[in-house]
Amino acid sequence: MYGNDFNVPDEVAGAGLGAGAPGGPSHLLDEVAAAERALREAGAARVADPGVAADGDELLRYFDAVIEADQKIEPRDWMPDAYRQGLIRQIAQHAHSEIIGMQPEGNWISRAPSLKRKAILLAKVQDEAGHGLYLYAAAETLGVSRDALVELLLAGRQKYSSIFNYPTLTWADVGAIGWLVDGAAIVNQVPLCRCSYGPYARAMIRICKEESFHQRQGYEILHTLAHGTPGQKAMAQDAVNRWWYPSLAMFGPPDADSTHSQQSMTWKIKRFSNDELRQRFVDMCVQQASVLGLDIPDPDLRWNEQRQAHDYTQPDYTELMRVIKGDGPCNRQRAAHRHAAHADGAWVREAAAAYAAKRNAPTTKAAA
Ligand code: FAQ
Repeated sequence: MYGNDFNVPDEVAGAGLGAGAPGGPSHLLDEVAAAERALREAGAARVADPGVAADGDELLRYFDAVIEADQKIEPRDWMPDAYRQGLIRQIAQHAHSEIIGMQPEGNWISRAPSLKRKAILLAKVQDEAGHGLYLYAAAETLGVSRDALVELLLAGRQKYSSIFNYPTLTWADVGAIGWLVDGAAIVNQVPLCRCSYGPYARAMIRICKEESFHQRQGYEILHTLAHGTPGQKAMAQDAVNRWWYPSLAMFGPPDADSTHSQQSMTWKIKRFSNDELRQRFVDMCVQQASVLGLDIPDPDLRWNEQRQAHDYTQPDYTELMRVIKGDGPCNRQRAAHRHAAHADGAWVREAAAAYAAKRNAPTTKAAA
């Protein structure tokens, strides 16, 4: 997990955050590598195609067989309309989250405490833009245009993750976002590398590898602050206090209230339920927080020997629903900023379209 740019403190290695430790980021990267291998194998062994003359029942049987065999549905394959629409919904929300997610951290690019910190943050925020592009491209393979999805975001008709409606008040928030928000994103997204839809699974493999760097940069910022002056440590703790519950809420409503989980799991889009992933995240963070020397702001957090997992306080799901519906601390600001950025970028889109048209125009040979 840790490269040569960050000396691994002894207690970090000892606390299970070294290579391949259970629950640690390297362990998650091992899962990404396994998903990548499985993806290649699935591509090499296809369930026999029913052929072009197949009727509806045969096509559905073929689709179910591909899912059952853990192979991938590709854009050329027949798929039920609800599968297509469900994927468009989730991938679009995911893409929009990456794009809106640039704002809270972008807020600190010009105020990063050193040139090195600024360069790292800039690279991270650029990565998020790239993730948005991979995901819009994956959604386009389902027959929807990126322009149409962007319009739906701008019109407030498609969602993005609740987490990005919270403000970044101090530099430590950049660390807390990296550690907790990117950490939650990885825990949620590593299983998506095994998603049944090929283009989404392939995009997720690349994204997860990059998210691992993001989590590490946040962890390193918090580690530095937590081992700095008492004021810096207090700033780090305050950031963790504010980001903990919104990060838990990122995993979505509890299973009993989740509209899509059951169908998504049957179709192997999702591999684990919202609550299963939330639990995995909590268990991963406890050990990491102790190494940071920071407290998780939950007095009821404790190891449950019987469940072999931590008991913890659930986030406020009423607040989650309020934020999703547009009434979070920064929803209006985020939407206004995206509208302005889209309008400011109009000339770039026009120039790119004009250039593409020029390149594609038939060439006329100059008269001799
Ligand atoms: N925020 O039935 P479920 C990142 C909605 S990327 C907003 O459980 P599902 C990287 C849900 O859409 C973060 N809405 O839904 C980064 C549904 O509404 P609908 C984004 C939420 O799909 C880091 C309704 O509630 N990651 O962080 C939320 O089965 C740092 C009912 O929910 C992804 O998008 C929420 N938190 O499970 C970037 C991952 N939770 O559509 C920059 C892919 C639920 O019926 C800086 N997505 N809703 O109107 C998923 O894994 C799933 O879609 C879930 C939700 C788990 C988010």
